[in-house]
Amino acid sequence: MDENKIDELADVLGSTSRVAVLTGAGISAESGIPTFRGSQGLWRQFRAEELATPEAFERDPKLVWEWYDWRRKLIGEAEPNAGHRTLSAWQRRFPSLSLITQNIDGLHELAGSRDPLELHGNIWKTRCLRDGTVRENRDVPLSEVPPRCPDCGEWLRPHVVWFGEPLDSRVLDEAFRLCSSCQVMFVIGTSAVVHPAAALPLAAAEAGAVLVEVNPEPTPLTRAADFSFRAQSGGLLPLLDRKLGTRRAP
Ligand code: BV8
Repeated sequence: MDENKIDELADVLGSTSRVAVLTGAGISAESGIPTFRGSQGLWRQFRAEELATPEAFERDPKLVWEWYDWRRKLIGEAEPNAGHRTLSAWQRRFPSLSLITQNIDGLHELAGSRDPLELHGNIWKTRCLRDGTVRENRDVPLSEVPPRCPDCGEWLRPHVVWFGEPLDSRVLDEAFRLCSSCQVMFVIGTSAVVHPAAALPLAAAEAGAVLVEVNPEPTPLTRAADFSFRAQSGGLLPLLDRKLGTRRAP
């Protein structure tokens, strides 16, 4: 890991007040949750893109819910890692730190991050197909698959954004507003292939923000990044935080 680049970034952050962070599945990898596009991103013989769609749910709601039930069990046993915890601590270190996540696992909130902007929803929430009521449901395993609305008996769906579905426009507008007005934007643990989330870092860079990528692999964002650390977030973020410790009071 390039210590000089980390020192250089710590110097930049020492005089930064507005930070935005976009995270993807990679920040939860060290918590034992498989990423989407890594080899472990498979369940039975399916890829996420085949199951996280309205068509798949229409065709076989039981299969799609079995997949979410399996993920809920996995996520329910997972703990936030040092990467999540560092970002939570940074909400006290920086006057303004906006956390935007593509993840639906809720680990940022569990690590103490306040009000993360969840672009793609949350695996612990369901939505009634009849009246759209959103409820929290933490049953592991689900009492029945597919689960039914306690009010009307209609099937529930996961309150997440599937491929081919639009994101909540208020959430997306807020995400673009935050990224276009930050001084430094971190992009952590995302392959940067899923849109419109992948456009957020480019909006930040176009608005003049310093772009910082943390990912063991290069991504389509790497060439636009001012700092690109080929590293795991669970190691890099605490190391950067220790460097910051000498430059900014929490
Ligand atoms: C929409 C919720 C329009 C469900 C998810 C423009 C261009 C190209 C395509 C499109 C486009 N516009 C729309 C599309 C289509 C599509 C899309 O982007 N497809 C991709 C696959 C090409 N987008 C959509 O369909 C979006 N909807 O645009 O609607 C519209 C408008 C009006 C009316 C109708 C429609 C909706 C996208 C949301 C899909 N839902 N999740 C669920 O989770 O069950 S997306 C899913 O992928 C997850 O949220 C995940 O977070 C996200 C992105 O993946 P990553 O997080 O990046 O995960 P990945 O595995 O890919 O990468 C992990 C990375 O971590 C790797 O790089 C790895 O190296 C790194 N890593 C590993 N270990 C570590 C690490 N990094 C750091 N530390 C480590 N230790």
